[in-house]
Amino acid sequence: RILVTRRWPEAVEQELAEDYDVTFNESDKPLDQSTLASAMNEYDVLCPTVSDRIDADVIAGGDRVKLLANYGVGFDHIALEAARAKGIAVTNTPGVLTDATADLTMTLLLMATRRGGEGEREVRAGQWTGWRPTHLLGSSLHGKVLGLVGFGRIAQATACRARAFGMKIAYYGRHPADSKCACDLDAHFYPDLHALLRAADMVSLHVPGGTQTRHMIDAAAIKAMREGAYLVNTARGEVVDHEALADALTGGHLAGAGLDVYPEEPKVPERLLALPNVVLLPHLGSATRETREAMGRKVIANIHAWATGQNLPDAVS
Ligand code: 8YV
Repeated sequence: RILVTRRWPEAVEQELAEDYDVTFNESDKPLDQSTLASAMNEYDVLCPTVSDRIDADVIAGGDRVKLLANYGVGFDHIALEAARAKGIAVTNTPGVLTDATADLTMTLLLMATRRGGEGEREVRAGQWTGWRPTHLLGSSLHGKVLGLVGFGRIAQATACRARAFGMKIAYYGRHPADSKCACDLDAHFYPDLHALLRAADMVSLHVPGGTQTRHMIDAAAIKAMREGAYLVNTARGEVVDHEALADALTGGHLAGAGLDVYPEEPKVPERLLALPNVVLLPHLGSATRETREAMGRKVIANIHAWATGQNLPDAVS
């Protein structure tokens, strides 16, 4: 018995239902914590998403679930230690959402630097008075340094795209990358986060969420960024201190930002809503039909492996 906590694209729901007794949460809302906790006694497998908090209390809710097959690559919403302690396996969906998320990172970078949101709002409000040489001037990407915080799959796919726009690539990570990206680019490694931030015209975040990266981009980090720089976040909301970000966007230290993720989704920090120079998207990183179907297929592959006693292809613990 499998519980899928949110509706998936129909094609993959059907594929899963062909082989298993599946319950889909039919409502448009996430399940509450007590329903998730009771589900631990009622199902063999739970397929959560980023909108579910599978914390230690939920995991303590029952002993039947043996696999948490997460629909998504990030798993900071799952209490791994608690799962491990009960012998519950956890899997995710790496690889299949890399391109979609890198595409969305470029979307945010382009929207922020070319002031796409401001222009769209102006046109829709009937306030566009016509072409003029100084209207909504933004910043070019060509020749600028893109600073990537983290250099995993999604960061590298973003780097390849940015390279095609004529950007130079720098990154911060715990170690220099073993290999060049798929597109064989040269990227400059900074072992120090603030050194990277000082060197970049535009910064994009690609680290996992969780306590280790919480407020990695705090007031001091933002201060280290160049005057007139841009910040893009398609990783996790809590990596950024949004009060400090709002201060920097209001005071002019940063020229703009593009965000797809927030600390308490679907809430968006109030101060950001009032700022014209921040592009705000509703967690669309992997939101293409192809990608969401591929994510479903990855989840199904992990469930099949588990059900037939094989090694889990995407075990995270
Ligand atoms: C997913 C994401 O859509 O996979 C991730 O970690 O952030 C998203 O792009 C989401 O997590 C679905 O659970």
